[in-house]
Amino acid sequence: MTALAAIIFDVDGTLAETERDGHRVAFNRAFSDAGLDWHWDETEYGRLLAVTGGKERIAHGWARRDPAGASAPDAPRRIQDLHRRKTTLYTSLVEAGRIDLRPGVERLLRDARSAGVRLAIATTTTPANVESLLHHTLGPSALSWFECIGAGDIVARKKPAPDIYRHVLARMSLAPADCVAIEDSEPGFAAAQAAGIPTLVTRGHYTPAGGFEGAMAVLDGLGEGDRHATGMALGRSWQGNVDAATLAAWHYAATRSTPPAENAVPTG
Ligand code: XBP
Ligand code: MG
Repeated sequence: MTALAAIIFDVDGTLAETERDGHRVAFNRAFSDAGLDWHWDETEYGRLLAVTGGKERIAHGWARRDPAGASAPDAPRRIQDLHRRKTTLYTSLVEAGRIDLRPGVERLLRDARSAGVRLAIATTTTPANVESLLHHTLGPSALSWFECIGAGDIVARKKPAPDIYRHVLARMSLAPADCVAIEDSEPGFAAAQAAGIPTLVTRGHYTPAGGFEGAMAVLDGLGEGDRHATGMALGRSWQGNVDAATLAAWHYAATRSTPPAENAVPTG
């Protein structure tokens, strides 16, 4: 049992609903700019989200349409080019104000800062996308609110592997049980769980209906004003607005009931 030291936020789907009207639109424009007739509609894109990482998603979509082309020698370079263009298009959408933070995100970030809870990010997306989102939704100083921004290709294996969470924990010299992760997807939840971090799932547009066994809480958002979040926390129905004190109380209960790790060395 430890006090809550840090909150580690996922980005896409958690800080903001970026996928359907942000990343998906940017992928489709990049395809069209390259003269490709590929188009990912909302439903197909939802299925493709099982493949984390934009370059990996392009490679997967291409292999399904055109296995020979996708395995040609120049395919990796073409994927890099498409993805570079997609990142430019995505950050332009963010700069144009097309993506807002989800309700309650700014409130929770500010509250956590006031409460002395450290902040970090663990995401699969490209670092430039995170920087653009924080800058254009919270202002230029917001990047400095996060002690560590773990993003994109900095780790070899993307979510659902725990690597990005482990990277952030190592950079901040924290143990998994010192933290809470906030996620919106199955791969993201699996990554946080595999890293051993108590996790709040805030369901979003592409979050599947079931799953998330073992989550500390599963809600429909963080809640804001009189639009309270609803769902389950610590196995019970819960309704309200999630703030730093809420997370600290859930974290206390969740870590108190967590059995010691198998390789833990008893003290005293
Ligand atoms: C979501 C992802 C990302 C984005 C696209 O990341 O899987 O790949 O869909 O971004 P998370 P890139 O939920 O972990 O924030 O094209 O830059 O990969
Ligand atoms: Mg996500």
